[in-house]
Amino acid sequence: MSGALDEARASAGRFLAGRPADARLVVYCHFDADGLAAGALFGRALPRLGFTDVRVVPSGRAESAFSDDARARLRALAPDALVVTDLGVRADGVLPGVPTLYVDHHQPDGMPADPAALVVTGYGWHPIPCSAWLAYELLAPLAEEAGRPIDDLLWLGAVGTISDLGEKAPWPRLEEARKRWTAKWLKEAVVLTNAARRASAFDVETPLALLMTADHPRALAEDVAHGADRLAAYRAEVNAALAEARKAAPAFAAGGGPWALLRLHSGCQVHPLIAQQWRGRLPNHAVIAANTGYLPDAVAFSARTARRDLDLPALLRATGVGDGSGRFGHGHDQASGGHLAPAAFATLLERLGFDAGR
Ligand SMILES: [Mn+2]
Repeated sequence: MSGALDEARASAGRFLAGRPADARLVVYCHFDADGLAAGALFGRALPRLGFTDVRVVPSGRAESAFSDDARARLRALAPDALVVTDLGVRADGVLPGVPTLYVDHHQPDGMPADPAALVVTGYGWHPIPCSAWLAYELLAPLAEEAGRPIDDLLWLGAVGTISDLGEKAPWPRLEEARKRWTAKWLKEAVVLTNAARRASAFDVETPLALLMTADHPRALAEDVAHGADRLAAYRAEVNAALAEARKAAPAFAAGGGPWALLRLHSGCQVHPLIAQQWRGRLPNHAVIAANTGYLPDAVAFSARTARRDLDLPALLRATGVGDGSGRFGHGHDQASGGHLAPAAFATLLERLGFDAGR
């Protein structure tokens, strides 16, 4: 990985060096703990590199970075440049013409031809890093060079990495982070950050504010002035929703297909967790957890598999369902999902081999 990383560092360095210090830099990040941690790393490190107008904007509930809504929201901020992290990469780009640095690790849906775009993706590296890990590795040498190192922010990289890749993630710096901030508080920060977007309130501003200000991961549990008490309430709500969702039993596709289906109805974003849990119990299957209670007019679903021979985005898109608006069938080889109108989701299930009406 180090050759690719060195190259990525050099090009990211050139991208940032090409921006004036007072350029408005908008950091647009995914709402999960990896995305928010990557966003907070850019939000806190870019000012140390001398930039004076930096803001961090998380993605909305079920929002694609390449949707009209997202583009309008970002355009209104009048960015001189964008950093887009943990939200995928697509040929048409987020704001074509606006210089954009993508920092990502998902399976790219094409590469922007826009000469103003720079893509740093860990997809295809060995091991594949996550976004916060990548953000830290890109920013640390630049900050060092600028005389304002970011070692004190390493815990943000660890929070994102543990969230996406687990405690055993192969990031060499994880050990140092655990020594300094302890496994307990890093894990606690991961759980509380993710609880906020999984809760029915979908409050991503509270964890972001804490990640942007805290000097220790324990602040997410203890800094009540910045909303830590709200995070505790979100965790309780999500745990209750999860206990309910665990009662669902799987249905299996006919005809020897790999698919298993869990049907859920919850206001909380528990479907990724349920899919992940059943992935472990059904290692020879591809599990779909479908939630009819999360979005008003759509079925939100997560697909997970332990099988290395399956490419879930490709299999889902091969059904030919959907309008191509980028609302499902992205992500990683073994983790995908999205949301579809109920009728389209029913068609998807049929094409995957489930009996109609089940
Ligand atoms: Mn990620």
